[in-house]
Amino acid sequence: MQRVVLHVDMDYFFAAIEERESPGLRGKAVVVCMLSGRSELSGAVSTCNYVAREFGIRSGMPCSGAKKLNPDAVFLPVRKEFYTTVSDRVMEILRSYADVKEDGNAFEQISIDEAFVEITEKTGGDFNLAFDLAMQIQNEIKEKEMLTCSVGIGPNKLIAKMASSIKKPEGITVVSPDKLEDFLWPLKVSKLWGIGDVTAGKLQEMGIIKIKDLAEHEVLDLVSTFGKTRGIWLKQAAAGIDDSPLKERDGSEQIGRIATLSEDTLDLELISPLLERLAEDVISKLDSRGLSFRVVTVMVINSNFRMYTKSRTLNHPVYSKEILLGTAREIMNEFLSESRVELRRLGVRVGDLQKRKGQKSLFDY
Ligand code: TTP
Ligand code: MG
Ligand code: MG
Repeated sequence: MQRVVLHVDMDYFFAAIEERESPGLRGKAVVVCMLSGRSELSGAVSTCNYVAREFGIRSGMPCSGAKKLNPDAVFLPVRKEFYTTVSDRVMEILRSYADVKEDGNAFEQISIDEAFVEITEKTGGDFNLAFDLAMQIQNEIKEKEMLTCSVGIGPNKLIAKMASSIKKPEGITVVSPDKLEDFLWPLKVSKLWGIGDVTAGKLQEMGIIKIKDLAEHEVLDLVSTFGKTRGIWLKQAAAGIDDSPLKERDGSEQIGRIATLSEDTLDLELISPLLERLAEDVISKLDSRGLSFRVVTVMVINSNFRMYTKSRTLNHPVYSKEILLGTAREIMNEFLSESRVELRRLGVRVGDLQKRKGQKSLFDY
């Protein structure tokens, strides 16, 4: 099936949160600063809103320089912890749109304000459906968090990431597989995600300026300059090829099972037997590999095809079915007390996996 990947990036994230918190800031130039504390405005600009950008203010420039560009701008100190709590809620919304996979890797957060969401299965590879989902995502984030975002849609992470910055703020940019060359080839090589100044400089020395030049360059020549892995990567990336999967941020492996209920329901009596079966399957997968777990995640997909997950971290790694099932039941009860929409599919997943020591789980004593 044709892969479909979204990349979502929040618009002027830190400054947008500040605007939301103080409606009086609307329409003004807002600059969020990482202040060094030595003297007033002695740090660098973290980000600024689009009003401030019209004055030429940019991330990374000295705050004093920004003040010169616009003396009337409002300067605020970064509140990273607060932004992180907002980010966590946004990421939960995004995660709920991702394809459901047993090992939980259809979602990847790559910074405080951006993430990849794989929707290949959800859309059946249809880019028009992907566009509709992107609009739904924008609407939901706006409604729940009063923030805007921009979305790139592509056949892989590389293209989705590059597409999301094309139209900002509140843009959606679709690059379907038949448009890869039109999209990539006119761009300078420095625009290719993963190429930094050093590589761009070397490529320029070789006469490679545009991504098209790179795509048409002899791969052996790239390999002799950049080494095998990097050389081949450059050649493929220039053609828009990227097979890298999405990885959950903690990078740790997970093991899970998902199944569909015989009917959509909120009735624990109907849900329990399936939950038990999934827990058994997960335990037998762990047994066959001699692993214990510390994190238990339950995911539910409701009759609107939305996915929600909740996790618990245990005090110690264990491999007991009773603990897995008990924890999964607790989480399920929480879902049932919150949800008004009937459930359609369930999943049980374990993470923070470790090789078992030569003893039984703590609870077997
Ligand atoms: P970005 O997504 O790069 O920028 P942005 O969200 O502010 O604006 P845009 O609409 O162009 O996406 O970065 C996300 C946040 O990370 C940003 O709000 C502040 C922080 N940040 C820094 O602290 N320093 C930096 O140099 C950059 C680029 C970002
Ligand atoms: Mg952003
Ligand atoms: Mg970003």
